[in-house]
Amino acid sequence: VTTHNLGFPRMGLRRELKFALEAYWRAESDSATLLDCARTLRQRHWTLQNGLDWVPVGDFSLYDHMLDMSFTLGHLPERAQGFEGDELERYFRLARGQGRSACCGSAIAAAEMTKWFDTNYHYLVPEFDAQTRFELDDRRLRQQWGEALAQGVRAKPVLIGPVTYLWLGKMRGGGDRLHLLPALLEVYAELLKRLHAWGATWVQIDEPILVQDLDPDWQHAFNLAYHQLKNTSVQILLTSYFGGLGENRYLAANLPVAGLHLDAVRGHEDVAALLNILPSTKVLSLGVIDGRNIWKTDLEATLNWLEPIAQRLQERLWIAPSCSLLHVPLDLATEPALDPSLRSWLSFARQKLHELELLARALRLGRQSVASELLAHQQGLNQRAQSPLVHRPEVQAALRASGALPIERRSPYTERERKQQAALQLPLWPTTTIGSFPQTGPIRQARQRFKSGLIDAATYEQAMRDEIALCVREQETLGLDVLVHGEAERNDMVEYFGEQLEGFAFTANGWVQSYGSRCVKPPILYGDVQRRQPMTVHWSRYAQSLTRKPMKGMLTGPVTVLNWSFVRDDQPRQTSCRQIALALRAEVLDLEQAGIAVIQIDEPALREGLPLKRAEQAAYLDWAVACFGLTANGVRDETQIHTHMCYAEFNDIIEHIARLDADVITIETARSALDLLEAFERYAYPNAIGPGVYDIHSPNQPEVGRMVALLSSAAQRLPLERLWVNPDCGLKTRQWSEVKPALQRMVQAAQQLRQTHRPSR
Ligand code: THG
Ligand code: ZN
Repeated sequence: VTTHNLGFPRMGLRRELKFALEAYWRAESDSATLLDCARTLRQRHWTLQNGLDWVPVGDFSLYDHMLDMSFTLGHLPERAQGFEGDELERYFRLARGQGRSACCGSAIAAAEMTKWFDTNYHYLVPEFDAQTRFELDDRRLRQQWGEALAQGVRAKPVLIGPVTYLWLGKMRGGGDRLHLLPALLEVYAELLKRLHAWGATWVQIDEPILVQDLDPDWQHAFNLAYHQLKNTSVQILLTSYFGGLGENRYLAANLPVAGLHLDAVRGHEDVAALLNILPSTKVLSLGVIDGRNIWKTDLEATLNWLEPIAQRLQERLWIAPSCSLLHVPLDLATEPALDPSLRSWLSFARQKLHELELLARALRLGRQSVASELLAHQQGLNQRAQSPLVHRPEVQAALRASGALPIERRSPYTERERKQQAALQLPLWPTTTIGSFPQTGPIRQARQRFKSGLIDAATYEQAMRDEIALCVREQETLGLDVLVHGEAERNDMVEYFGEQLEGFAFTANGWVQSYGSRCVKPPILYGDVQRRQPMTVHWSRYAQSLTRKPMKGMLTGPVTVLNWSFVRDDQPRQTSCRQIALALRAEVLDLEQAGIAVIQIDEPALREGLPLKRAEQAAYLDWAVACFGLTANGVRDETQIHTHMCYAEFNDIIEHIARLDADVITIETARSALDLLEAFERYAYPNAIGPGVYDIHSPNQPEVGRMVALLSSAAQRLPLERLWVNPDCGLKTRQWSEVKPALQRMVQAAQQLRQTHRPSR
């Protein structure tokens, strides 16, 4: 049996890469310092993977591995050409729309960023058009290959495969991007030839779209691609991950490559079938360690099914994590504060590699050769199944009883709308924001000082109240109609709720890259979920006491809390989601009781949880919608429920968004407002909508005329009484100096619309 890894976290134990990048962008350090940091991290990470037979090289990236691939393929959009500055400047200009802050070079539109399959990682979308040409640029790989060689690493270069690369890109001006495949393959063939010349024997080529539904054209593209690449002398390990191969298993098994990797965690049911159909010359790599979650592997159970396979395949069996370890934190050793029993159930990237080595030893030398290590490893696991930390009878009882709770509103939207309007008395074209206002330096400092014990709870509370008061005053001055408290007291929107719920744990350093230098620390959902006490009510009540205008209560929805956490693997996702929904339902009802008449429940990650295979999507959407309903829909008709969505295209799930039956949805439209509005029109979306009228991520001030035009075109498609005016996302990453004038213009736009656009009856 051979062990290998598909990819490793890049940020470093103390997020060294993040800080090096950001210092470079602020022009506080030079490129040599940044590149030095990157090299040190690669070296350190290869050392950590030293026990493996094959170590990935080329998976490291300064920003994003898809962007790296675009550079390697010499394929960059026109607008990125011809600027001053070195290679690094060109790279970041495309990634971020600008190079270093000190550079005067003008900004360009950054490449579009979107979610990497069903993860919380974002990649930069390749842009194609009819003129697209490719030209090999092997410098990045050559550099890293050289470093690995010098370090004596048993290196296996990692590439994004040609078919997945095309699939994930976007064609401008229409046209079929599969036409680009032949030209693309020439570059891949040349690249493989060079890798061989440098001494590579195995090359890992990632084709994760093999776990998705492929129509015949794309299936054919796989055949075309790998028949063309088979004439190079390297051995190709074709890797699929994030699911089983399903219907594509025959296609994948018969491609002319030397080995095939299967995600044996999510695609476990494919293992048996593959064993029967895989040609006997090929290596089968089984991803037996979950690369998407943080639980210890049950090594005994794994060995039970793996031993006979090892017998059968002998040296043709490889084992690995299911996917790149990019999606899990680096090292459990940096978490001394975690509850010891919980700790004994967990495994981060380093621990997962250790599990892999243990498995390999057991397979090579027999289980008895690792008996004591295996025993120690399994001990924690056995406790987990019984632990009272995990299993709370009162939660399970509440869950059983929850079947009787209504998940739909009492009255249809039109009736609720009438009652809400009578109570809220909002003008036409009501204005609001998405919830967060700038997280200023002083706010972050106060939180840091409170966490480290430098200030007491009362002082912290007062600091947050002062911020909330300031935020409310600013909104009143701006003339907004539905106010928010600004969320000064919150860190990450998921972390904040997780911290207050029983059943969630938090890491100190469990960072996972989200995009570029940005990371998140996903909560660990380990046990039955319960609300200890109201979580947001006193903040909202205080904020409402400062104004006569309606103050929105702000919650993160159950589906988003689930999708942005590491979740239990001992019960279905939907059970965990329902538990979260029940806890949030209690919060919603408490807010209503406290006199909060408008409650927003954000679900930005609704789309992200969508299964990659179409056949599984309907079931997910059903329970996700039901969980939102369980949270939101226990309120009176007079209470107005808002939701907010962003970071994805929602056009294709619009009917399910409608089934949420939120009174108002505020939604990001920055990429293509028109597309989205047309989708809402086509579907005859029944409730109110606030299409984001300006892109909060843009450094430029929005123009009143543009916002008016966007909303006028919205009013041609949807009844104007059901339109709201709001930015496209929260404002926490912005400065007050940007936010104030932008909102002022937005309010102006609403005022203009009130003059010119009134209901016809
Ligand atoms: N929270 C979570 N997941 C998310 C988002 C979020 N996924 C999608 C989207 N938003 C990703 N965007 C971001 C934006 C900013 C940051 C992370 C993800 C960010 N992180 C800080 C950093 O890296 O410096 C750390 C934040 C912290 O201290 O907790 O700024 O909003 N869960
Ligand atoms: Zn948003």
